Amino acid sequence: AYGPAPEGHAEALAWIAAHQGRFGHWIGGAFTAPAATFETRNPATGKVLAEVSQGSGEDVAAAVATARAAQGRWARIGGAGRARVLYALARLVQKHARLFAVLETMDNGKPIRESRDIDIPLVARHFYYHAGLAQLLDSEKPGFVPMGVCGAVIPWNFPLLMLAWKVAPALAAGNTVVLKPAEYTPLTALLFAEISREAGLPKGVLNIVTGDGDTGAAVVAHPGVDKIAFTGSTSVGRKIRTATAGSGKALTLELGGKSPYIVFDDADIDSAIEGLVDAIWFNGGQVCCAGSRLLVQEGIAERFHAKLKRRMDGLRMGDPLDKCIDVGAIVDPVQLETIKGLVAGTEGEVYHAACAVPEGCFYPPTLISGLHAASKLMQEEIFGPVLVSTTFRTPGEAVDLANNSRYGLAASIWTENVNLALDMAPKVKAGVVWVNSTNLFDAAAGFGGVRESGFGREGGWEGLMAYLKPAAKVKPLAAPKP
Ligand code: TXE
Repeated sequence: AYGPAPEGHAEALAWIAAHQGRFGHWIGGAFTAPAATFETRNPATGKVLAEVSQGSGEDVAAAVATARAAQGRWARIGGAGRARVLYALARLVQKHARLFAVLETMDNGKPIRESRDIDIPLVARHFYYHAGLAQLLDSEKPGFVPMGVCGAVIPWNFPLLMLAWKVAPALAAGNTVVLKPAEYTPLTALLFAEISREAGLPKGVLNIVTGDGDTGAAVVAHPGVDKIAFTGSTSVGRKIRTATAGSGKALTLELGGKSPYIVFDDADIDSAIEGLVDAIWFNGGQVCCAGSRLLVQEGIAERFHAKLKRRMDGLRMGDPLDKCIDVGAIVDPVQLETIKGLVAGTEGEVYHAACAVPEGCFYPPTLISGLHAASKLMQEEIFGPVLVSTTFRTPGEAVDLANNSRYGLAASIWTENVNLALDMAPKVKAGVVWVNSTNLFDAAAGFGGVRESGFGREGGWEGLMAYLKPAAKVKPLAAPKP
């Protein structure tokens, strides 16, 4: 028995119905006629939400041509002019926050509490922040010009937030965009596109082509695209790097992770456990920087695991639209099978939370302990609500274990000893290290990885600079006459 439908639910259904449940691509400020459609489902119910179009090479070419035609004018309106539109986008995301949150939850399966209180507010914050940077751009970075047309390919775990991470800096810098959302979660991007018209975004500045990996590959390969920004799996990241090699296209990659969560014996255990719940069960562990690898100091390991199991048992799983639930659905049955397969093959000790698991695309919070550092599940990204755990004795051993990974996206260190934390932080190979905290994101702080977690930063000036290039320098041949 679930509570009443959340605010925004009727509106989300009405928006889909207003489009007869079928969507084309968003090119040049309008939807194209739906063609070659495929279904997007609500993973919590298995029901079809809508049909979206499978973008072809011609669709991508049309989007790139439109983006190219719109780019010069968008750049020429200047930073302050672009800021006005970005502020309007931020305000409209806030105005329609409930609708966006419900649509995101229905398409992705994440708890409404997360989409409503975390994803959508962060999206608005990202547009506000980049509106501010756009205003400063002409005076702070006079020697830089936009890249041109930017291609963005994004994943399904934070559909609208990943759109914001790509679109806000690209537009602030004066680029135009062709974005390919993930095939499981295309709807909030399409709603955002429609709302961008209300914000006064000129036609052709933002174009959205839906489809699968082939559509993404067509965006990456198109010669009219000047820069590619990708977030997704390391394997696809590798393909994109190969496909763009030698093309002259700029590239940023934000890929997988197996981020260590390191707990020392002097840590505030209750806080560390609450942090861990957030680190690995936020969005059902389908988070690139999830604290998915627990390294706990030997002396407290038993007590820590016992407390953690009790906390896991108290987590509530269920209908993601229910405001009271902590863990929602897995994005798609394919991803669910991947998680099941990985856990079934482990030699570790598996503990599933005692909470009731609904029928369908759900997987319980899980802890796997007693694993060797080199074992498959200690090394491979599971991308589900599964935490793996091992112990260490000394800080040096903790660093070695933390760095025993091909990834390097994030790390979290828990200790009451500030000197120990400050000593550890730079030794851990990760793009971001949190101390006595986790999953802190801010539009002003560059986020990104090292090693096979990718390269480039998103957020802050650093992220914005990835959407600019040095302007051609024009030197007068002779000194001007007085
Ligand atoms: O990701 P993909 P998938 C990891 C996670 C997960 C696994 C598979 O481990 O289990 O990836 O998820 C598009 N050229 N992460 O298959 O395939 C695709 O259509 C261009 C980690 O969903 O990487 C989608 O829009 N584009 C991650 C996007 O790439 C291509 C988030 C991501 O899909 C393409 C998601 C190609 N050849 C998954 N093939 C994170 N680190 O945040 C696919 N795409």
